[in-house]
Amino acid sequence: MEITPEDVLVVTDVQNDFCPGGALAVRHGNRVIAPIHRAARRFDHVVLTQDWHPPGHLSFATRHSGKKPFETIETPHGHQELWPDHFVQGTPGADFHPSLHLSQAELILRKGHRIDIDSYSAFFENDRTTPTGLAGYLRERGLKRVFLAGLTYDFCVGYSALDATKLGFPAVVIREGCQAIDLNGSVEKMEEEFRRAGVMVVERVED
Ligand code: VGL
Ligand code: ZN
Repeated sequence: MEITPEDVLVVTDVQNDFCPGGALAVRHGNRVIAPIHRAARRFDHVVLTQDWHPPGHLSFATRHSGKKPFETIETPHGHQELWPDHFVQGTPGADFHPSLHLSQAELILRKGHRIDIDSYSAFFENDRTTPTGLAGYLRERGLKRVFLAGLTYDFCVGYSALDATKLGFPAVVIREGCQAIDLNGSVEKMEEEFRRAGVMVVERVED
């Protein structure tokens, strides 16, 4: 696949809490790093996202009495999965994984920083309407197509890819650079959404 100077690689949430030993460890979470480094060599532009929650965030099960992680609640803006406390602002768990070396990244986009709303997508908070600013940034920079990798395939990478296409940025997910949480069929559901929206999934971007 041809990569051009108008393409951007968005590397999503490769942070300690998603990796082995972390608060919300994803199976093989750290295995995304080598494929991401391989892919990143091809891109002129790299953006990182960082899930970045205040203590007591809405998405933390500990905030809701009687609720456990991986259950769902209803909120004014729809369903919300509950998670163990994770990516708390300023804690080591919220740092990028120490093996991730993407010092060329041009932007670190933090999301989920408002206490009463989550943000799976790098483009919109979970009300699906409040922008994070990433679309404006990409447009002003003349970046037209979005490649995505990181954590997690079935949540933040997936929602970001869907929103990218909605906003008019063709989206390509690099599958070998992602790992999934896989909660209640979330992988199959996300892949169905990809098909509907026209999100492309490639195993890798070849050299
Ligand atoms: C994510 C669950 C909670 C993600 C972030 O980055 O996919 N998932 N917070
Ligand atoms: Zn989160």
